[in-house]
Amino acid sequence: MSTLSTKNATVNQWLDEMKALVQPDHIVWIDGSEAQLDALRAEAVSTGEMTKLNEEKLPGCYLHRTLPNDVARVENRTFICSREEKDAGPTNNWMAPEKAYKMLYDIARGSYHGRTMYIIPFSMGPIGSPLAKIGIEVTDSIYVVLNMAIMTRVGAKVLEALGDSNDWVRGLHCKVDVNEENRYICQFPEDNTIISVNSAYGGNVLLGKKCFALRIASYQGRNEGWMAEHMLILGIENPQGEVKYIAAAFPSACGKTNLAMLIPPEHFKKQGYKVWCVGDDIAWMRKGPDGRLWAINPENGFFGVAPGTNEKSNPNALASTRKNTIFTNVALNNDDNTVWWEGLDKNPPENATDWKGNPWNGKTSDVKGAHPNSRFTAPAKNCPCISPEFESLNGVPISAIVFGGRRAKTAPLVYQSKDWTNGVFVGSIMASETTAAAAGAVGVVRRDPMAMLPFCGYHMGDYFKHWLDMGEELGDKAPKIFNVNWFRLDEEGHFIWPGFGDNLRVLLWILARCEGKADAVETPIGYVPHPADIDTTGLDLDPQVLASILEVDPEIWKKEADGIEEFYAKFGDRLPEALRGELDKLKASLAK
Ligand code: GTP
Ligand code: SPV
Ligand code: MN
Repeated sequence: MSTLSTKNATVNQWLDEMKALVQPDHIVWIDGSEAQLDALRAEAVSTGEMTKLNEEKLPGCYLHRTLPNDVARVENRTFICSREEKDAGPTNNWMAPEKAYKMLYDIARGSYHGRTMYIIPFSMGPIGSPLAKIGIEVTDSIYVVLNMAIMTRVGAKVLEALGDSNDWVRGLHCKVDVNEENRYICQFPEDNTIISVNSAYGGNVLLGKKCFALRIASYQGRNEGWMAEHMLILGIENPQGEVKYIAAAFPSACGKTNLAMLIPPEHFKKQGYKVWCVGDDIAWMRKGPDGRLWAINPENGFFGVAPGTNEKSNPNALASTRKNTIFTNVALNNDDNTVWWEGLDKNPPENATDWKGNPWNGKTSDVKGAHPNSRFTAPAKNCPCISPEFESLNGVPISAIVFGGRRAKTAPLVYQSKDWTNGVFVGSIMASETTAAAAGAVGVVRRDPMAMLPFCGYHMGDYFKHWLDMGEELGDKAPKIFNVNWFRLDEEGHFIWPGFGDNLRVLLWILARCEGKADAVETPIGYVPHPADIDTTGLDLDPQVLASILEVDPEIWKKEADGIEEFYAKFGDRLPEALRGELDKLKASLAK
């Protein structure tokens, strides 16, 4: 099927070990060719692993269902296996490497009997970019191969770029029998190694994504002086044709994909504003030769949340999914062999199959057709607003960093930190209501620093320190840091801010602040816009209501400060002094 091979001794040695361990019947190198991928698609259809969708309406698209016990990341079964427990820190699960290897090898041993080992050489980032990194994932799942072929750059060119280097990440995935009792997602940052067993769901098994591009890469970035973040990257082009870039970190299922592809409201479109998507989930950022912070999107596709995606909320995401896309855990419309999910339109199919594979009538059923964390895997190049800089080897220069979460109260629509150190504080105290992206309770407020709680590959206190160090290195060229909250609720539990495309109104204030062109009001937590400085033309929003979501309530924030104190206590002496200082300043300012 493929004649790929490599002379890289470190690769061949590891592959020999993996073959001896998992004992596959067949071995297939993924060369990235359409012919090979097509053959794999046909095979997956023949075994029922995937369903081919309507070729006219959704050309090249497939549906896949995972087991109902395997529909999201599993944070309680995710481990950082650093040699020293203290290096994983208080926010990660830790297991000693020897113990973890033994346990995982026992699970993996012989698990490819009767199966094929697919070897996927992949690049995170455009091949040849100074910011890119290479990995090799071994898997026994065609679904994983086909997703990796969309989400990363795979194949022969990757091996060429690697040459005989030992700087690559080892990823072993064994589906085994998808038993949740034996499911483990383990990162060994000191060994550049990932082992994932007993899952077949996205974030647990597409090892280039959260395991490598965030957990392992955040550790590498700390050691090598760069940053791996759970951030979208977008460019805003003004009517003069100048493009400024923003990177934004929101927790899982809190709006990164939506913001990254937003369509400007009519009033701005007419003036000539455009938004360009560079990335929707992960940013790798490094100081460039000009002293500014430059970012690439290490991914090559979108693994986006399906529910809620529609022609109005995110037409660019929807358009991205109209060809060559894999849908996971959505509903199947049996009349025309297309897909449906909650929030796609107001016309659910009557003759359908739900995400569990049961017959489903969308008009009468009281269960959901699609799982709340159902996803589409779509090639980035399908996106109508994909940035012309998407393949740029040097990435794009970042003007502003934005943090944000889901908070019914507390956080205002937007505020600017006072300086970089205060901005790191703002990121470190982020809190958000949990979502269906991870197994467990939904809607519970938890601290999620920089949206990295499930993804930081080392001690979170050291991670904060790394952020502070990066600020020192960037000096006055450092991006300005902001916080946003699209999710304030009114008394009846409705979102007050319209969100989606209208978020551009907030981003424009952010960019104006970066250029020193907008005024602000100083509050104890930072700078908040005057309501009049948010352009609401064409928006039916009472100025009083806008003012209400820009308010900072000192009483609520005093309680918040107590929560932060408690959270910070976890980090002991690995909490940087400067952040403790910021908390003290906040408290003093609230007490005035
Ligand atoms: P991951 O892929 O899990 O990292 O998530 P993400 O941050 O990319 O989240 P995504 O953009 O897919 O948004 C998830 C959910 O948030 C969807 O249900 C959206 O409809 C909702 N959402 C996104 N933006 C907004 C907004 O501006 N306002 C409101 N109210 N909801 C939003
Ligand atoms: C997230 O949960 O933040 C995702 C989806 O982007 S997953 O790849 O499953 O992590
Ligand atoms: Mn994510």
